[in-house]
Amino acid sequence: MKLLILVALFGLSVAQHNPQYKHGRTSIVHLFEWRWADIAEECERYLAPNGFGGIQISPPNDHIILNDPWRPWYQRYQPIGYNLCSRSGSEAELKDMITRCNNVGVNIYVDVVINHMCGAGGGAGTHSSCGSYFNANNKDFPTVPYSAWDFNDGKCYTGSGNIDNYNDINQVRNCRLVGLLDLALEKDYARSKVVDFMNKLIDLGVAGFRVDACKHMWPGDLQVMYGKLKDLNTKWFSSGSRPFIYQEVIDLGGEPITASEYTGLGRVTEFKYGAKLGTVFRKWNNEKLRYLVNWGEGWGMMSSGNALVFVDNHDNQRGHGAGGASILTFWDPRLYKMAVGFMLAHPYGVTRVMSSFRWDRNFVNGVDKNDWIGPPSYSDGSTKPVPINPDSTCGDGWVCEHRWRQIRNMVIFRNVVEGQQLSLWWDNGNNQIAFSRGDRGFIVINNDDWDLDETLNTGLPNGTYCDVISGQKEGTSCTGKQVTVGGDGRAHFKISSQEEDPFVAIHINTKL
Ligand code: ZXY
Ligand code: CA
Repeated sequence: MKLLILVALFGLSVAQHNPQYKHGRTSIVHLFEWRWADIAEECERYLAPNGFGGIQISPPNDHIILNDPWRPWYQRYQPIGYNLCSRSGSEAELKDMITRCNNVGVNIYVDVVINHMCGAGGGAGTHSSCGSYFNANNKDFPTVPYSAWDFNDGKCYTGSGNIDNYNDINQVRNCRLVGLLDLALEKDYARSKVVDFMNKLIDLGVAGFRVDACKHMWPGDLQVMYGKLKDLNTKWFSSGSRPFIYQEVIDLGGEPITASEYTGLGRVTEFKYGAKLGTVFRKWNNEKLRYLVNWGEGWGMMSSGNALVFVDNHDNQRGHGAGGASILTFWDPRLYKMAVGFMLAHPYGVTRVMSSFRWDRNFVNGVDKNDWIGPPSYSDGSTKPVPINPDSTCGDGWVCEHRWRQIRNMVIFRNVVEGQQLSLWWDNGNNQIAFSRGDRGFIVINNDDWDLDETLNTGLPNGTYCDVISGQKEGTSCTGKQVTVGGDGRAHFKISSQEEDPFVAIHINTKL
């Protein structure tokens, strides 16, 4: 009997680690602050044709509208209620987007903010994205409804009511995160409101959730709520499919709360991944690419089956937050493309690609004073659409890293090599590395200040292959470099350290 219960629990939790991808797809793209109408178009015209598995969308529910600073990106992390109108659009637009993305096999994962509501200083009135009345001063959120009963203040013993000391786990979970009203998730009532909100999204067809600020919630409370989630909508998912859950826990070591407290419940964001990868590609502390030979668990990260990995996220791409200055972003495009290329070639974890908007940076003493700036918007504060240029890049301040040829083609590479072992590792003892994924794909990276000129065993069948970094296979021709693999699997690679993209990747579907 005990064994049966254990098997049942294990089965459930492992199910929640599964992204429920369609058609052998393997990556998530975070379309940060995109409007639902633009996401629906992007699913049909770009993401499905290029093999993206799913999208992380910004929080879809009612959120505060802030004037000072003006409409910052983080206002969406201050909920007012669970009605589905946000800066990205209405409930009807959300529903249309989920349907259209599902119809082309692209999953939707919703960023859910359930630890807190808006700041205690959020005032009273109707300045919310749904235009609904709330009063943060007396903890009144009538559309849920939540009242003072539903918040944690009685269990927080700091003088300020805020988290003052991250070494005290009771403070971290029962006090206010930077003044945000902290929900009492040990109570059935608050739990039921959160579960109803998430189940409504499941009914609409979403495939799972990115759960915000999990460090600040008790794992036992999360376990109960996750257990009450419905199976996925059988219009698009096979019956009995569990929602995919990945939990944001910022654990770089040094705090009493660790990611491992949450890995039994779902996947967890592995923040060490981007922080350490940035250090290696930047060659800080004399780090070298060759050290990546045991990348993953060998570097003190959680097990691959528990990890959600990324080079940068919406928070740490802003220069502070987890990982600090080592984090690579679109602002360092040359190293960024290499690091994202390495991530997508390497078998560790479920991979997430960032898709950002640009903002005017303003560094004062090394700190960006404009790190709060929200998405490209009109003077009335509404978010601008994402225009697509004739060359397939995005305009109006939308960066669209996921459309960069090198990144998009490596998303496809990962699909092609899925399930294949990392093998045939080669390095020059320094910053030149190469490895294969079984007999289906091969990548070579030169991050040294001198040229790479080597004949390497690729593990691929003989033939001529088209490099997907400098170009790609189009019909029967190749717009990039060509690589000739002999009958012994060996091929010659020459990568100048001066190249804009000093790496090469080939896979069996690029054989000419
Ligand atoms: N904000 C600015 C001003 C207000 C928002 C700031 O200086 N915040 C203090 C340092 C960052 O702390 C926050 C963390 O998580 C959040 C925060 C937040 C989650 C939210 C909403 C928030 O402020 O406002 O839903 C946080 C939590 C940790 C940790 C580090 C940081 O180890 O456990 C920000 C906003 C950051 O910088 C933010 C917002 C949403 C996120 C996130 C960070 O999902 O990861
Ligand atoms: Ca809390």
